[in-house]
Amino acid sequence: MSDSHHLPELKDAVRSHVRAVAGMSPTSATNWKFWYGLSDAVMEQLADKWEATTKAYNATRQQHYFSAEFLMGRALLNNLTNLGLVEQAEQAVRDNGHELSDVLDAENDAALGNGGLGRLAACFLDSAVTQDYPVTGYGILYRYGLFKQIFDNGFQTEQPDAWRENGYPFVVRREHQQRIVTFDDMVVRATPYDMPITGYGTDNVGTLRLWKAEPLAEFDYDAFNSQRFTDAIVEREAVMDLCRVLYPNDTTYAGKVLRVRQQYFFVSASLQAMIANYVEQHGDDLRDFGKYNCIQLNDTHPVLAIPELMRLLLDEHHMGWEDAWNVVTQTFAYTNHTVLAEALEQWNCSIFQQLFHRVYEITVEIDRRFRQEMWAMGLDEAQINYMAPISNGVVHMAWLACYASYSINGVAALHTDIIKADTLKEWHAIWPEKFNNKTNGVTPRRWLKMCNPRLSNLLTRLLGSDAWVTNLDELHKLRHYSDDDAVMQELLDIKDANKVDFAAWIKDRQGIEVDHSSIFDVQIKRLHEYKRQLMNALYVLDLYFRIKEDGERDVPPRTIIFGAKAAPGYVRAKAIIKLINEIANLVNNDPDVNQILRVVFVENYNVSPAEHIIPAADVSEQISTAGKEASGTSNMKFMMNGAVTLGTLDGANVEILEAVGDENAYIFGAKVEELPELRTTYNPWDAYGSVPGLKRALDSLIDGHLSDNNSGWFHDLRVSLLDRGGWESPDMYYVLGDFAAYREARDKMAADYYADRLHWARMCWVNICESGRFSSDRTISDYAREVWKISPTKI
Ligand code: 26W
Repeated sequence: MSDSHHLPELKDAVRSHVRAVAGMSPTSATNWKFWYGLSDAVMEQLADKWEATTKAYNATRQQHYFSAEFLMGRALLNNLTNLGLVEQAEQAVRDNGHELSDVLDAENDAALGNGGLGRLAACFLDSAVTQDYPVTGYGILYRYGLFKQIFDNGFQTEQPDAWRENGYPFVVRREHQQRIVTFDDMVVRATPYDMPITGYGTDNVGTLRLWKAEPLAEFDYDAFNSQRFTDAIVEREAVMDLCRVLYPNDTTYAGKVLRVRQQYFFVSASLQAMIANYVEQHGDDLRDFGKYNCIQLNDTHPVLAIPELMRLLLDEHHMGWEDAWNVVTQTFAYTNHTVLAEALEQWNCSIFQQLFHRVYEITVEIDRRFRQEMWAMGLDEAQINYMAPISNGVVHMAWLACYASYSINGVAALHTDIIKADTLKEWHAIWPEKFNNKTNGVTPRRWLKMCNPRLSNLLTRLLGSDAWVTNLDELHKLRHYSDDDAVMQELLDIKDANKVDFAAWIKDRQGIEVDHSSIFDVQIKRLHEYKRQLMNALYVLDLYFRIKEDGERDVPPRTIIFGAKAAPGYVRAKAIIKLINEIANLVNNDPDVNQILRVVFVENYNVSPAEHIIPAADVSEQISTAGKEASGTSNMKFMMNGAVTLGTLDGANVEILEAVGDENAYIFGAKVEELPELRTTYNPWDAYGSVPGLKRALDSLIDGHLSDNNSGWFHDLRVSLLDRGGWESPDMYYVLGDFAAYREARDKMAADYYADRLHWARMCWVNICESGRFSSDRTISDYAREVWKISPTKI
């Protein structure tokens, strides 16, 4: 298919590309320049396949994944792996006096996402192309990705992440495919920057299209000539502001005008591009648009695409309302990613009126027709008012999505049950057939093959092939090796080697020493009260006092590892970060304790650090309050890498437990259905008074053991658990309620770890072998078959 035989050998290409970007010999070039040149050489290798794939996808029914976030991480090793070029690259780099690992390390993460939702989008693109599905991603080329986290005296501070300021070879500017996006107060040029998405074992190369906002005219010469030079600059900058920064709020809606501008900007440009392609392929009668295109809305962030597609069809393509609405309702599918009320996007009507009055007019008409339709169905007025796209002066993005979409899905079985029964129950009552579950997944390429080569080699050797890389269910066939002590010992050795690597990595990165023979117990995810990092921290404090004051001596040695960013405005989350850092200070510097217990807070947690942490983990902390974590995806990554889950019955943990059986996981805590009943009688002071050790741990927040540098933050944390004032009830997330059960499960887990190493290995092994259903390949093929109705399209 491709002309790859005309391409120069990678080693020659690398040399030319590095010379060109470095302006010096490859041997003298810095690692970063070498990374750049090698990446350019990779782009050269895939260019023709990419063009062919785009052509093939454009001619068939395609799926378009609209997402405000894509948390891609690093690209070079992923592309080398997919193209089968890792060994060649290693050789080429070494021949020129460099080491591949150093060169790879020079790459910045593309952190164009906050957490789970953005990383899921990235895994989905990988799985779509690997299975040859015609899927394209659309988002925003943020100039600054998620902030860099730096600890200053234990406090989180934020620094800008200018990830492509010095150039980034994995996006190509397509200036000939620009679109104009019109706001009532500004006109913007949208320029697509396309990122190639390579797949494993396929020549197909998919696309992530990231839009950049640019001034319409490169410069306003009139303003310049009339002495309004600064005005011209200011206007130009206002346009550039549009995609300057990714909003760092994960699960808290903030109502910022600039954010709704971003949302409209990228969905309008994407829809225009889709329509242009449709017209080119099928002519200008757009009534069949939905036969060739479907759009997945990744949460409510891109929901403006619904009224915007109406506008484009009505105003620019002169369709009637009925026909246009027909197209819209055939095209959109909506995924919900959270049940937290504070995350539901609702925009004041005034913002719509001010930014895009025509889109607002259309939304009003959608609302009018919705009310009419519901009235005819016999709903009462209160119910209609509640569900209407517009009510009380706000536009409810989730309601708009539910009304217009032909499919509504949750991201794990339990989560889908909850949205049906609770979050979206009114919609489920009317249109049960729209609802479906699509349990999340993660790509086994990045999250097993790439990040854990030792384990990957073992799996390939035992299976006799690397078929598991594209069909993770194959691992099921290896389950019987759990009876093979030699293989189990090998598994333990692999884990140990990965832990040694982690120890070297964290020593180099943060100067912390850890003992690789201790249990690596890990919680890495965004910092949020519902995820209960605070419960984990309280356990560590309690354990500290058990060793220090109670003289417990048979405590299994442990390294507790955290990684988490807090939204910059989320003070209580930041207080938890400070607390964990102070606990680390206390524990790690106390010679009575630090041989048994260590605490590591990995600074600036991101995709690349996760690739170092997960393969080295023994225990996966998944301890959210039941019902709050929609799915979780790190739970799946840990499982695949042979860590055992310590978790609540929440999100996808439920399905992990189902897959491995309760003898291979540690499950504790209140269940979703128990919580409402427990809530009515729950008094955190009872736990404080009656659970041994809890009082001591909680009081240490304010009695001088730990310093919050007079911020008052630790006092607030303690109050939030015991008597959070005003309208809020104390301990909203049941931290103290679940504490005793958590401690019991965690103690048991730690004892088991040392009691019988081979038995522990068997638990890990079952987790690995049963992780097949959590491959995003499975998730994507389910979406493709049941929602998108697309077929593999190979070039
Ligand atoms: C408007 C502010 C805002 C920002 C981000 C609201 C909501 C979000 C996301 C929906 C938050 C998110 O990332 N949710 C996570 O999605 C993952 C992928 O489905 C799930 O695995 C996580 O459980 C869920 O928290």
